[in-house]
Amino acid sequence: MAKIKNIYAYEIIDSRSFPTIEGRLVLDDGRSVVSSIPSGTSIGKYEALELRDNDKSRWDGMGVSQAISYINNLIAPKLVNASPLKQQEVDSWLIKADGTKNKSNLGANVTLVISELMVKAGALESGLPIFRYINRLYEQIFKTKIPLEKIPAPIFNIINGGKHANNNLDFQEFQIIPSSSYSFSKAYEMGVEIFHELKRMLEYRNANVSVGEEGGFTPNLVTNLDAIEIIIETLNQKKLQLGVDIFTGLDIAASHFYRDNRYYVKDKSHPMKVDEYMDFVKDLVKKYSILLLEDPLNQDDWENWHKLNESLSQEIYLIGDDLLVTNKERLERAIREKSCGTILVKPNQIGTILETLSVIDTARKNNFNYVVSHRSGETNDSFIADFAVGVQSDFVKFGAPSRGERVAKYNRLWQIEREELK
Ligand code: 2PG
Ligand code: MG
Repeated sequence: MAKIKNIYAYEIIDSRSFPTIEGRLVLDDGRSVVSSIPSGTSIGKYEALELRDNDKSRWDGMGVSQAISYINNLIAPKLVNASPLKQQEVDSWLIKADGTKNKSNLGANVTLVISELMVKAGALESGLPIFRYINRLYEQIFKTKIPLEKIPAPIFNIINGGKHANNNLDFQEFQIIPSSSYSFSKAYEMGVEIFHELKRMLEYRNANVSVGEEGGFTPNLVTNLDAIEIIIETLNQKKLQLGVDIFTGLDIAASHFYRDNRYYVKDKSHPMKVDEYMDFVKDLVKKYSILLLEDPLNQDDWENWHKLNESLSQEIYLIGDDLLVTNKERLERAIREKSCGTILVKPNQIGTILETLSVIDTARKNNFNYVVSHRSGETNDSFIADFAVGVQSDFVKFGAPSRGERVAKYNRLWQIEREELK
């Protein structure tokens, strides 16, 4: 049985040109695994803390050298000779060593890289693909089996706005979701073909076809509704039936355009109070058969989340991202107060795989849906794809089918479908 010989971390650059942590765990038989950490741009107020140096003399203040010294000098020496199979023990120890609710001592980027290295090393030692090992970990820890049946349906973010682009769109993500009745490979092909058709449509209108942080286009359009309209036209052009072959979704990320009790969107000439704004959102959902609606409201407005949830059809996935931040306590509140029915799951919002699995366990036991998601700042690490398959997420959100760090994840799902999930 192999033991941990060494763990070390260093800085690499992510897809947004900011430093992040990459770590390597070496086993005493010479085999090793590597993992790197994503980072958000539109960060929820209640997410766990990401430790950065804030030292303006290097990497514009975005360095993670302090985080790396915690890994190399404090954490790694304690794990030498430990078994790579001790995920629960190591994650529990990290949570305790940090001792805060939001990882503000060690940093969630520090704890997560160790946690992910443990998973990868545990999978290697067990001779299993990462997704199968995660699936088994869940079963061992939570005493329930998740049958491995499917590749989660992909959510493609094909127009970027909000904080992910420097265009004038207020909403952050305009998404398409091929029907989950299609195989992953077919859904991927549809996503790619729609992406190219949308590019042609934008070119035809002389709109910008550069892409944003998550690989979707970043046109300047007059309103948010114009972005939805052009997507619908693209789907029509491809002869796809909305609501049958394909669905639309939005990550509105409303907290980022909410201030002084008002929502500011280009679609209206005046800032809206919450009641008017909710009517606007409801109309939009109805008019465009929107299936997935993420963060339509401010992250602190529990009362109106509940109201909106009650008034939307139960078919619609109302998703809490900034609202729930992969946090078990916030999820429990949402379950109690019926604030929404789906949680977005991002391991770096909480900081360990154990806590992420525990959030999923709470969701599953309460018939809450969950969607595993990348971050806008990514590396080519495809861990999150294996994670999503291992926990059989309802959907996955990995951005557009473009840019290396996005397709690394989609290509990994494709590989699992082709070769490993038999
Ligand atoms: C989101 C995410 C991922 P970020 O809001 O859902 O798409 O964006 O990583 O910038 O928080
Ligand atoms: Mg979001």
